[in-house]
Amino acid sequence: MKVEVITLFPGFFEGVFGQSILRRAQEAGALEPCIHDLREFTTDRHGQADDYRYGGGPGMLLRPEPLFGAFERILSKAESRPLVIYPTPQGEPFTQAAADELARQRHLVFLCGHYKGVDQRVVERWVDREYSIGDYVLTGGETAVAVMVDAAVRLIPGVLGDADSARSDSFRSGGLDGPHYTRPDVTRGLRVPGVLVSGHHRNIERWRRATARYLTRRRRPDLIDNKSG
Ligand code: 6GU
Repeated sequence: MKVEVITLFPGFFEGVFGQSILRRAQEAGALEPCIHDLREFTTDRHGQADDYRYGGGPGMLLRPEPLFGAFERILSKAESRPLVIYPTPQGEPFTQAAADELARQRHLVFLCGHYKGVDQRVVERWVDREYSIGDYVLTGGETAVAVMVDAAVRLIPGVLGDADSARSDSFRSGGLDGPHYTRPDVTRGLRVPGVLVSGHHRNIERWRRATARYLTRRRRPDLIDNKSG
């Protein structure tokens, strides 16, 4: 999957793509990131990427011309139309189903807004999906892009090994995942629940389902309410 990002802060993505599973995905040929520095597409002498809003008020907007320039460059090199995503607190909620859709694409382009966002004409001309990652305000789209790319790339077949398989995720099953334990069976006087070391696989399954359902009911009843629960 080719993942292009248009941003004023290209350095942010060095860490994001340089570690762990996103790095392994590149080594495996499953992910090809390309970060575009919006500053390089500015057209005025001062390299100004943002400006005041028409109508007044505090907060700056990303100007349309550098963004149009970046999209035109990206599209001129693309074999087919990529899916263009704009992270914004005004977007639809980004969910596991949305991550599934992104994971099926060959080519994604993310547009990182800053300050008050971007000129609406750019959204209307280029953007296919607007997503929010939660009900809080971030300073820019970069952290949200890191979240969305992580959620999508781990679903590409072959990216995760069996040890961190996506099949048993929280949300795949419609609810939260329960607690897990590893060795040793006692530490600082704290014991692993007896059923897990009993070797009784039906009881272990039953305990895992019960603890997961209990946690979901307590913390995320919204995930159960419409189902038989
Ligand atoms: Cl996608 N962007 C920004 N700037 N803030 C957010 C967000 C996105 N999702 C929640 N808050």
